Amino acid sequence: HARASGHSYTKYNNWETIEAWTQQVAAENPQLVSRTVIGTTFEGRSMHLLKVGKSKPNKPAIFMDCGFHAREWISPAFCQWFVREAVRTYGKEIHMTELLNELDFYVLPVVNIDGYVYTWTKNRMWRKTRSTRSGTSCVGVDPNRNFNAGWCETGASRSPCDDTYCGPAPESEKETRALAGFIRSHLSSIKAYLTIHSYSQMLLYPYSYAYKLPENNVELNNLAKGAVKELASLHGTRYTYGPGATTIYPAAGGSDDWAYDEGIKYSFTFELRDRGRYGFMLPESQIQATCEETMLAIKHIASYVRNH
Ligand code: ING
Ligand code: ZN
Repeated sequence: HARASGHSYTKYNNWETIEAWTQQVAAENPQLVSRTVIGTTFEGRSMHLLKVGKSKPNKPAIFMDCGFHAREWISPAFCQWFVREAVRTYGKEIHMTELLNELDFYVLPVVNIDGYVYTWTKNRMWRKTRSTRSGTSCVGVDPNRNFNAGWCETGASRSPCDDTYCGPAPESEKETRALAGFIRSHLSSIKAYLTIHSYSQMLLYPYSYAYKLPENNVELNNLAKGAVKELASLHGTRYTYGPGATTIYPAAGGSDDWAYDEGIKYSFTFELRDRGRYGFMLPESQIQATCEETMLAIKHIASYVRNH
């Protein structure tokens, strides 16, 4: 198998390498993977979306994105790992084969591409997008405060210089608008929304924008409990889980709350390893173990969604 030049699933890959990889993984697996562009970033980069699944009419789908926040490098690494495991184990492992026969996965490997590039070239700890606007010399909006869900009401800042700046309006960012636009136009098929962040080892579900519970909170709690139990079964990694506002902190404008209020009843935010020892600088030596354990949780949720 040819590989995108320099690409490795057990290393952090730069955007150029990830972009080449999206092309290659689609070209090498035409029966399972297709690639489209859902928009362009502020700096003009293409947002490639991979659709992973066996072709069949009227399939339900799960949408999963990585790389909302630029510095959370383990997140894009996981989306790449997921796609690799899908194509590697389809037709070999019954669980994955059944999942891909019955479901499509839309995988957006990096949402905030401009920010990700910036963390490779200028500032490893950058979080936001790289958009500029008149009236301020500060750059970027927090993409996970930029969705139309209690927008900017709590846990977000109206100051453009802050790391949690909610932006001048919901979906002000080309990246969040492209993501939201794609989901809105595929609402009839998308049954679950999964967004991968780091760090803290948590599995969160709505709501984060208010202290209220989703109508199916008992179901979401049980599903989260099962997923973190699966995750822990591999290496003993402990996750906490629950509604965002009480489990991590109140924060408005997040994509999981928005997707939920659009009618996607299985909506989760993953906060991958670790709990702060390395934080955003999780060593490459932990990529494999982190991705392997996370696969178990994702497959658990996907199986549940497939059967409901
Ligand atoms: N954590 C998330 C953040 O955007 C979060 C937590 C999840 C907030 C869901 C709102 C909704 O702050 C990280 N690490 O980015
Ligand atoms: Zn994040």
